[in-house]
Amino acid sequence: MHAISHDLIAASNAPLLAPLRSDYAYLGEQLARRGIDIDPVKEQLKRFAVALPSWGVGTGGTRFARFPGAGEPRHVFDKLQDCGVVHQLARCTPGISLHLPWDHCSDWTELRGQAQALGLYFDAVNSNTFSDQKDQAHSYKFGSLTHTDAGTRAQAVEHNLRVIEAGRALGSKALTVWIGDGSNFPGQQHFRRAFDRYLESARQIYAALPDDWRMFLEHKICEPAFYSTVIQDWGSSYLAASALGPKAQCLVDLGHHAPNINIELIVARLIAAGKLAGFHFNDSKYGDDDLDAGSVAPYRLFLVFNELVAAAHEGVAGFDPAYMLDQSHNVTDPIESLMSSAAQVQRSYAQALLVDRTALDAAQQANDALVATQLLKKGFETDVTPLLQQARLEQGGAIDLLACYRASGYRTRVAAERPATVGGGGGIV
Ligand SMILES: [Mn+2]
Repeated sequence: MHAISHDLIAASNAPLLAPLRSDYAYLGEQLARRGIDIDPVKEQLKRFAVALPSWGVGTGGTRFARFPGAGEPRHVFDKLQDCGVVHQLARCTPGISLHLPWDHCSDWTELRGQAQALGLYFDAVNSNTFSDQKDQAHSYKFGSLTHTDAGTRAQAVEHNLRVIEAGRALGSKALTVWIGDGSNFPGQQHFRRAFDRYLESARQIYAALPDDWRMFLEHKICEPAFYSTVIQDWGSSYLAASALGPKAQCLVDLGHHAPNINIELIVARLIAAGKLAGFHFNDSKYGDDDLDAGSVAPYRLFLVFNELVAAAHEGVAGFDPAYMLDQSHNVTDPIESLMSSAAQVQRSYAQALLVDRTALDAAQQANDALVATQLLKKGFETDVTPLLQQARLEQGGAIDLLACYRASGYRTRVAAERPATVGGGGGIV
C-alpha cells in the first residue's frame, strides 16, 4: 500500500545512523548543560502534526502562468497517494485538508478507507465560493456569502452545508471558510451591510455544524478584491467569530497580513481571547507569496511558535490550534517542498520548546530587555536537526528527506502513470 518500500528508507538511513547517533548525543550533552533533558523534547516532537493541503501536492501557479510538473496528481486519490509519501518520510503530516469541489469524490467512504490504509486522516474541510463551478445558477463574480443578491448568498451557504456533509463522511472536525468577497473601488460596497450579510450567511452555516466541530474563519487583507475585503484582518475575523459563537474561531494564514505586521502579537491576542483556530503556514517576502514555510523569515516562524509553546506551557484554557501548510509550489517538486516545509515547522516548534520559560518570565518581570531577547535567540540558534532526524528515524521515516525521496524514484514512477496536465487550480488560497 505504501508507495515507498521500507527497505529503501532503511537503505537511505543506513549510512547516516552512526553520524546521527553522535550528533544526537552531543546535542543531548549541550542541552543537559542548559538543564534540558533531550528525550522528552523528542517525544513532544513525535506528537507534533501539521496537516497537508490537498491542493499543495499539485504544482501551483501565479496570476500569469502555471508550469506543470511531471506526474501531477489527476484526482483526489492521486493526491492522497502523494500526501502518503510526504507522511511516510516526514512522519509529522498525518492529516489532509480537502478543498471542495476541487477534491470532489463520488465515494467518501472509499476515500476514507484509502486514507486509513496510508495512516492518514482528514483534517479541516475547505469550501470554495471564490470561483464559479460548472452549471452553478448564480455567479460569485460580485461575492458569495456577502453578495447583495439573496439567491447567490443562499447558494453559497448551501455549498458550505454540502462541504460539512462530506466532512462528516470523512471524519473531519472543522470547516474552513475563506471568501474572496470584497471590492475593487471605493464606494463599490457598503462596508457595514456587507459584513452584516456575512454574519447572516455564516450563522446558517454555523447552525449546521455538528456538536464536536469548529468553524475556522480565514481572513485575508486583499486578493482577489484589491480595495477592500469583507473579512480583511484578524479584527474583522474576531468580530465575526465572536458574533457566531464558541465553535467559530480565527484562522491565521501567515501570508494574509499587511507587510511587516507583527503576526506573533496577533497570535497572542487570539490565544488570550480563546479564538485562535490555527494556522496556514507559508512564508512571504512581499504579500501572499505562498512560499515554503520558513524559507524567507524563519525567525518570524519561530516567534509564532514561541507564543504557542508559551500558551501550552502556561496551560491556557481551550488552547488547541490546528496546524496546516498552505503554500503554492511553482518551481519545486511539491512533495519535496511539503516535506521540507513540514520539517521546518517542526524545527520552529522544537526551537521554541528549548526556550527557558522561567528565565524569560524573570527577565520580563525585571524589564531586562537584552537578556529576554537573548533567551529567545538561544532557542532559535540551537541546531535541532539531530532531534528532528532522531524523531523521524524512531517513527520509521527518513533521516535525510530529500535524499531518500529522490532515491525512491517516486516522481518518475508516477509520471509514467499520470499523463501530463494542463491548467488546473493554483494554490493561492
Ligand atoms: Mn490559507
